Amino acid sequence: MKDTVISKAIIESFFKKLRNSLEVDVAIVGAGPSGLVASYELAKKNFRVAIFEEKNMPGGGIWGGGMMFNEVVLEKELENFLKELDISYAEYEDLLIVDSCHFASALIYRATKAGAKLFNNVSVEDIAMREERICGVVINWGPVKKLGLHVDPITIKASYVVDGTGHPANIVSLLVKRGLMEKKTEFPMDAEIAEKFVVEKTGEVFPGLLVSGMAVCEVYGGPRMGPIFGGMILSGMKIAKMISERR
Ligand code: 48F
Repeated sequence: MKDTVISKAIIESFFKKLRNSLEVDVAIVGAGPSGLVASYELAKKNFRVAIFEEKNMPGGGIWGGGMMFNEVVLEKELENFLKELDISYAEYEDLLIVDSCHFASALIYRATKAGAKLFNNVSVEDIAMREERICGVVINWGPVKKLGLHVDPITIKASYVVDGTGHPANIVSLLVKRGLMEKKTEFPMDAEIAEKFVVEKTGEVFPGLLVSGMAVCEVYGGPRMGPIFGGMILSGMKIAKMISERR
């Protein structure tokens, strides 16, 4: 029966992907722009990368553009990056403007094409820690978290973990709640300061744990920003550079 062959193909292929991702170089939590760019840059350099995204649809805050006007803005300095990924854009005064659906799908495509393994519908509910260093993530199905089901998770070993969970900085919060580190909270909107702030502060916050994208503002008290994404891209690139330099 063809239907069982289809089922078998899906099951075997998925479990091979999961089995091969039980030990990775980098586990990225959250498939928003910063996490996807970090994944793309690292996978390009042959790092073993797994991205865990608790929602069905990866892409985080990209899709909605600004107030559902599905366009996002980037700074001119990102032009070469857009060209490298073959992303269509237009110039607008001293900025670049990109269709948000085109942008989200391009980042997902490029990250996975470069070799990063993307697990959507999978939530990181905890971190693994050994000798005071983060050494992996504890995962469960996204719907298990959403429905509050009492189901135990499984563990992925990773040399580095990246908190790319956006505004709530969910992974850092797991350490904060245990008194292992402190964080501030995101400040009110100021795109100009926020973009520079995010890039400058992107980096390691705890041994083995790096923070990218808007989670940086939550950790260090930087301002939030709207649908301007240059800082997210540069943050993802910085994560990849920092990890590569330690190889
Ligand atoms: O928020 P998000 O898009 O991350 P980002 O890279 O980009 C921020 C911008 O989209 C925008 C902005 C800047 O212009 O203000 O908001 O910082 O994506 C974060 C992703 O992480 C997922 C969440 O569903 C989203 O897709 N996520 C959050 N917590 C978890 C998670 C978790 N515990 N496990 C797995 N995924």
